[in-house]
Amino acid sequence: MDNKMLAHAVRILSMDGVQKAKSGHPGAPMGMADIAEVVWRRNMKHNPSNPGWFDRDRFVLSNGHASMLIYSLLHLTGYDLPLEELKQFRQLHSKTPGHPEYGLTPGVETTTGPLGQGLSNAVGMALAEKTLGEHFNETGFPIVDHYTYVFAGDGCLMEGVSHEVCSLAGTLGLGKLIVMYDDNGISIDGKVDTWFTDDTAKRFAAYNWQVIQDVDGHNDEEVQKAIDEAKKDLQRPTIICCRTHIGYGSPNKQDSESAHGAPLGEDEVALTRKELGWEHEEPFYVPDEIYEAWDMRKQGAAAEEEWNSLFNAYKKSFPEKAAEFERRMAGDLPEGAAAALDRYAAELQKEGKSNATRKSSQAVLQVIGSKIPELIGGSADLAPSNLTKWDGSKVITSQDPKGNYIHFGVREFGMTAIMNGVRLHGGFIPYSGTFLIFMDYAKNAVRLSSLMGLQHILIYTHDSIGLGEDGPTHQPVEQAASLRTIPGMTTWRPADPVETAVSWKEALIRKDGPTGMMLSRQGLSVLPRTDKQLSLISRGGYVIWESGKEPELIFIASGSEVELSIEAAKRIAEEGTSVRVVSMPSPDTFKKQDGAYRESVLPSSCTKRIAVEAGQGDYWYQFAGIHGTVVSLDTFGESAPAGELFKYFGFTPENLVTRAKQLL
Ligand SMILES: Cc1ncc(C[n+]2csc(CCOP(=O)(O)OP(=O)(O)O)c2C)c(N)n1
Ligand SMILES: [Mg+2]
Repeated sequence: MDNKMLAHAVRILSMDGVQKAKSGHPGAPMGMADIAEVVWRRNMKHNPSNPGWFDRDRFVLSNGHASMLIYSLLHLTGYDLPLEELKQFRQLHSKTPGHPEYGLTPGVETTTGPLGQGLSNAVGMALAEKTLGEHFNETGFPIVDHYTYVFAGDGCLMEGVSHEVCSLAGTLGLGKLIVMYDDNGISIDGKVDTWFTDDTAKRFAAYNWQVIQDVDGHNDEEVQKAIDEAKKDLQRPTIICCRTHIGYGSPNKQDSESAHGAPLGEDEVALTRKELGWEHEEPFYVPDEIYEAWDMRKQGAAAEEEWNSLFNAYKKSFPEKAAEFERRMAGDLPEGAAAALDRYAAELQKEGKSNATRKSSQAVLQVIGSKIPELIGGSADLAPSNLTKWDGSKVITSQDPKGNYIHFGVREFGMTAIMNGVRLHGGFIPYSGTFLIFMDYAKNAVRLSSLMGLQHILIYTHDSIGLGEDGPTHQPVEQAASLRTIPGMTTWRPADPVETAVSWKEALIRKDGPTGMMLSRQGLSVLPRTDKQLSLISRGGYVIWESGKEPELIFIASGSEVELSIEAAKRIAEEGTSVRVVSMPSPDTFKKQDGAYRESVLPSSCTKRIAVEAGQGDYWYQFAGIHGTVVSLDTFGESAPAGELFKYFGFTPENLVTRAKQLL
């Protein structure tokens, strides 16, 4: 079978899919089809019948707009993606959404579309492969041993995050990462030669990558030769710069931005069939012999079978390690780890020692780090501030990848997207740290973490004006609210060391999504609690103090403002008002509780409610209600010592008393 015809099948399916949907991007799939044929048929180790087979090569379509390319490939190689699905491209509830979505389509390893992030996820996957291999491989038993392939276009390489992650990938020597660069000279606005003129080869060479240049992306032999070269160098990641023609085969749209993001049109589709020498006029029709040549199910099953016997032998020789490997791949926490945190929270309660919650977070790591070897952490050059390192942290370097900690350097976005990739790979629970204010730098990766439902513990310290002197550029105002508006995101803003321990526990047991932890720079006292109250922290909101069972006034607060609220409540109660204080470290968790519980904490009979948080306040009206009020910070902060700032912005018991009394 002529390999060119195999690639043409991808072109045909891709342009037909886009044409039928009247929407989508035919250009890149048609331009990368030859490269895809070489990668997917001749190089990739994958089993279409078991997309989750652990030691498969990972494939990331970073130029996610080329989604019809991966759908065509999945279909042709034998994944459970029937032709009917390709005909439903971009339609509601199909398995072929506009951009590839993780969890929806078998064989899609990550959600892509936001340019640059697929590449970043892939760096995380390659990093995870390398480090996990160090944790588990034994001589003669390379149970973790696969490549990570990426397709990326001009857009991915223009995005700033590509610099962050490719720079780090070079430094870490991620030798099994192979990027196929679709150098077609076109992006949406046209020929890129007036906005993207970097010398990409020199750029990547400077990052310590192996660069293979001037590959004709339509010459399968050249592409194969380049991949062979890539695989020879396991010390450096490889970028293969492939010159391609966007919309290859389309007589009137090839090499033009008009092929990028719109159907070719019925007439042009017909002309393209002729140009490619494709004899079948019926849309989506692929002859049997082409299907046969593409079908990877047999090879895939054999490859997996081979790995299974390797793993069985490993199991016999290293039964404990094998069991541990299986546990980690399944994503189960070690037995007793969660219970250890419950005990620790109770101890902290008893001890009553005040601490900044960022320090309490580090103390938690100290307690559970050695029990949960799959924890892999890092910070964007703020380790001493975020306190993401603990005694057992071992830094991963290119020479010594057998660690559990990454110095990400000043690369918040890259860090977050890389850690998403680490999680997608499997075998690790990632946590990553920066100042809450710089969450914004990483925001879209945070969003994708939630969109994909990835466990990822986001440590955000310096959570308010409480950070003090660094001033308004560093003081988060709208960041907490912004995090909370991401669908599926869980946030915790603990009021003291005890709530911090509980937040960590909840983040560790939450397998299906990210958790944002907002932690204080300043010290916070341990709040008095009964055992019952201690057990209610995990519900996200609970009564922390009250002067009577039937409140006339309720304070609702999070983090450092809980203690202030209790102080204010006590003063008001002294005058005979029945007052309650609700600590609400995790409003989204509280909202998931049953109605009876929520009513018991915030009885609807009490409409005099005052929510307190040193941040943008709109989010809190849902709890304060229209008859309530919110004491918040809705302007930028100021540079001054923290204590003064709290006073200046009205976060004092006195002001809270005044504001509360206005309700009574
Ligand atoms: C972060 C981000 N910004 C903007 C877009 C919108 N967008 C989609 S494709 C594209 C151009 C990409 O150019 P290139 O990677 O060269 O793709 P090609 O036209 O070659 O297929 C843009 C701007 C996006 N998907 N992600
Ligand atoms: Mg391009």
